Amino acid sequence: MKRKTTGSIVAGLLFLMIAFPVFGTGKVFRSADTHAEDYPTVQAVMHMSDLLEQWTDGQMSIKIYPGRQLGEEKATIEQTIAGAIDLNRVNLAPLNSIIPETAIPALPYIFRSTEHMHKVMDGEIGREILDAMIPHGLVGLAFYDSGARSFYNSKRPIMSPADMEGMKIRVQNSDLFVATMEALGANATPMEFGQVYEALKTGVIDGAENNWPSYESTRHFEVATHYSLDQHSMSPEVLVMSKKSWDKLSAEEQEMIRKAAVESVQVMRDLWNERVEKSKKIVMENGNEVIEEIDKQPFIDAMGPVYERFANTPELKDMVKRIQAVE
Ligand code: BDP
Repeated sequence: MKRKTTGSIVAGLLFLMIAFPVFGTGKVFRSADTHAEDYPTVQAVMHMSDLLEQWTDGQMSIKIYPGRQLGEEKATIEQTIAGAIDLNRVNLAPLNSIIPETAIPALPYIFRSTEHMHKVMDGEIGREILDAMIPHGLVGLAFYDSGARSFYNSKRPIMSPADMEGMKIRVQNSDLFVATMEALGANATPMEFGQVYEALKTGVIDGAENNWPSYESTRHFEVATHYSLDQHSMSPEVLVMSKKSWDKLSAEEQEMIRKAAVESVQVMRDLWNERVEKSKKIVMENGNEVIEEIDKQPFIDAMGPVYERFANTPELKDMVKRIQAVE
């Protein structure tokens, strides 16, 4: 009899918490990331959640689902647009086919350096790209660093585009990346991030391309041991919110989310630099062949058709020029 009473009290309380969220913990946003919990992008969003919790006395926070728990990037982007996921940290590449402006900072060799990239993405052009997402159901909140992407493979060291002839290289789900590989003479294989390790191991693909932390965290470096630092793309990471979730918030709440996202950027940059060093060390200790001195000119020279195809309106062409003009 006693047990039954306790049971009904608990059930009653649970009902109240669900029916009247005032008894619950406030707004908890669901956030997706393909990376593991210790990766800088995940840590940055965790920091953002801490800030929101502090500022709202626990009324707003973020529950992060790292390690692809909510799916691969393409699927989670669709779910974010649909409103089933509130926040999503993705690379710009899988957004290229939905939002043409996102292809511009992902263009090969558009940035001269990390400083150049920061100046562009932190400034007016970055703002324009974030705003361009709104009509497509996403509110762009912040860009995060992603270093430079370079080629790695299990066959031979890549020193020039000629070495890539016929190589099967995995790329993200982006026509821009497919076109880039084709311009270099390789066979592009678009594939989800989570399938790459197995594909490298079984020889379905010969190689892929990524930055130091992703090359290391995925353990791709164990199977694709030749890493050539050609640095063809600095395609940044971006944190987006579902427009559907955004529209449910008050102006004050939206402002807080924007502010927390901006504050998380610097934290992410520091974590990123640390992680790059750690990843390099792990890869070097594994005895990988890392080609640092590489003549980038032949790679750059092959990119003409890629720019033609993706900077294909007067506005996008102008954006390319404006980026190049940033000192
Ligand atoms: C990593 C990005 C991640 C992408 C991944 C990829 O952080 O968002 O999913 O590359 O290549 O650098 O798919």
